[in-house]
Amino acid sequence: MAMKGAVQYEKRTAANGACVAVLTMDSAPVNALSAGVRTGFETRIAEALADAEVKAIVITGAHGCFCAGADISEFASGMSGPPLPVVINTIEASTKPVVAAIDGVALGGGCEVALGCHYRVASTRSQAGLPEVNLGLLPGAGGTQRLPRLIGAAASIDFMCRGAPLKADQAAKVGLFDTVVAGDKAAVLKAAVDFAAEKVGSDIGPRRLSGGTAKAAGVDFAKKRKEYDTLRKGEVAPQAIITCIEASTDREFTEGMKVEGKEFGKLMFGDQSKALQYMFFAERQCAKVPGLEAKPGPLDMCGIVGAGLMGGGIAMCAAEAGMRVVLLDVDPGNLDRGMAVIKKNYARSVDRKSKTQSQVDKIMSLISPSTTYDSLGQCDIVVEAVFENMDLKKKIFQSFDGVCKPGCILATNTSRLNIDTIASATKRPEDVIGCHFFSPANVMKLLENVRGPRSSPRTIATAMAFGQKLKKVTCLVGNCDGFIANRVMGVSGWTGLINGGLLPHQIDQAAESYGMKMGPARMNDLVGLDLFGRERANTGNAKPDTIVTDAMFAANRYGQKNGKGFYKYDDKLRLSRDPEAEALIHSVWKNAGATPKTMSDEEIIDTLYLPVVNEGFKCLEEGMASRPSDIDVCCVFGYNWPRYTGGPMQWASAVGLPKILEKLEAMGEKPSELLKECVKNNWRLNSKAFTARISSAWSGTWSKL
Ligand code: T1G
Repeated sequence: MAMKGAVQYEKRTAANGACVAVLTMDSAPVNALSAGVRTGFETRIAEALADAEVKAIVITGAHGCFCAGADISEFASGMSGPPLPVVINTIEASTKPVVAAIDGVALGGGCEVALGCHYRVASTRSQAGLPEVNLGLLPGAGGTQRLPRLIGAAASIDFMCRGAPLKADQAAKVGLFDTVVAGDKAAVLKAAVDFAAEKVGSDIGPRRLSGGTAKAAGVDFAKKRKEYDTLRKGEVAPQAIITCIEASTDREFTEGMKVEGKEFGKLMFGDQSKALQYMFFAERQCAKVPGLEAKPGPLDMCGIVGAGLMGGGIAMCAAEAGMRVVLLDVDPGNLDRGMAVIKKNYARSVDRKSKTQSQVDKIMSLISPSTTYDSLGQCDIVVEAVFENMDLKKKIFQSFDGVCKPGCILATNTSRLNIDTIASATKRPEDVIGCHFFSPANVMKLLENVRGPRSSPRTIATAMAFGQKLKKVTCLVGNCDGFIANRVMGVSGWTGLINGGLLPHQIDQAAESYGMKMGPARMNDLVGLDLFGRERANTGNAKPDTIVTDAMFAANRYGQKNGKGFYKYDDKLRLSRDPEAEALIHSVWKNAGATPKTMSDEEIIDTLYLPVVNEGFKCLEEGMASRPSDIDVCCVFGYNWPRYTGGPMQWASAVGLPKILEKLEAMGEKPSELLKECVKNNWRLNSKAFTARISSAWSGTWSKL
């Protein structure tokens, strides 16, 4: 079978007349270092070295980037062809100067290829990064040994453990790029060819980064380990990276490479890396709706109704995506407040230097406040973002009917109301869809597009394109109560634990040891115990699973907002256990006949999260999600489910479905029929039979796309 990718070869004449071989990585769409590219390098380097006319070599990439690193899709299917570390050693050992011409991204193995070159010439728009840590890996082709020899150990630790790319000017500042060139790809390539030609005859020995050892320059490795144990809590890759970088400072290159190879191998075959590779593809796959062929409509102008927290956040996202935005609120006071919040958010961005004032001015120029519906007349999509009241929403959608142009997408940001009921308020139900953003909309990445049974294929395609345009991780989900993220996370076993004898800190400690950024008690304190407590007190519909939270509300313990909830908070919102809260909880248990208990972390995690897995299977069974990975994406991006577990469904796969079923039954939970079917037929979640089973459920609940 023909190998994917290649390295193109041509010869150019530099300004000083020297002949330079140009090797171009060519593997659409991002020049991932597939077997064909790695084999191509071996052949083309040998060709260039054997050609007496060639005096120097330039390496570059096609398809608008340098290289996005190793081909992640090869990891699972097995690697053929020469290993990347060997290829890079061959590049570095070249007796003719080798210069990287970088335009676009040079990431992971791509950055390591550039480090194997003797010099690096980059365009002003290029970026260099070693993001392997985000895949639960480390730079496994010499990056942990060469980079510290170039920029020092301390800078290397932060660069690799944060996994964020450097822009061209930053990369030049630390010495990763030798020179940065303005202009297009052709200009960068010409500059690199001339640069290489000027190096002919120079001593390239010192330019080979595999020489000597890295400058440790007073790095406290133990302190760095602690720093990243907090910053990337529970992740194993950062610790392995620090081990490799430490090795680069106290042993020569080949010995350091042995450490890198050993640590890389441990990570590659560990659960975290498998889960993170799975999530890398899952967050891209969710944007693809199986069977959807309709083309999206235009998306130049967006109207948002409701200038509250959600409406303002959505307006920011749309304007940052370059759309003209009408932010409508019939109440001028709400509108002024909403615009003031947006301005304050951007002022903070300028203070933090995450945006320049001119960027903010451009964004703000796209947002037009309005108090009248006729301002929506030219919008391509309108998003209703008022509070959760069905009658009000239906009235707004009736107004849309009167003013919005034909083909305008009529979206609601409701977090749980029935999309089809809202659609029934219009004469154009085919144009109606849910666009459920997560709060705050200008921060949270998840967008659940909720399809009503009558939403047309064009409406779906346009809503999916809208999510992409706003750089959201966008999933198409079913019109069920809570949609996906809120539905599955809403059945976590939190209430059983807090009402059944476990104190807040016991539950949170276990959840945070599993990798949740914030345990459920802290999360409730953040969201506010009064949010639903007040409603239940007013309507008198307290339920057995809300007795503790309702007692908190009754005792004026609302959480962070008034300094006391499950915990107490100082003026910097630092929390501590609160004996008063715990006494109150004990008294509620006593009245309810519950007694204090202790459980192992594993038991608490199972009680919290196995019901989430079970609900995920029910969503698939009912055709409310098209694939298990969409459920994982919704939990990771909507609820900060720890990414390195891959999400609830991937976690269940790793544990093993028979074990999950057994635990659910032991807990007294009613397992979903689909889960039982999987265990009976020994289906894995990526098996063809399982995929066929759930896609018939998914397509069965929709009118044809
Ligand atoms: N391998 C395989 N496919 C890749 C890929 C990769 N490295 N990077 C991107 N793709 C696919 C992606 O799945 C999608 O496919 C298409 O390209 C466009 O991507 C030895 C071990 C480069 C910034 O972690 O950060 O090197 O959905 O939608 O928004 O030390 O892709 O079209 O079928 O993201 O313009 C380290 C990962 C690898 C970089 C472009 N490298 N990629 O973003 O497009 S491990 C990375 C990205 C490694 C070495 C180690 C981004 C991007 P499809 P996209 P984009």
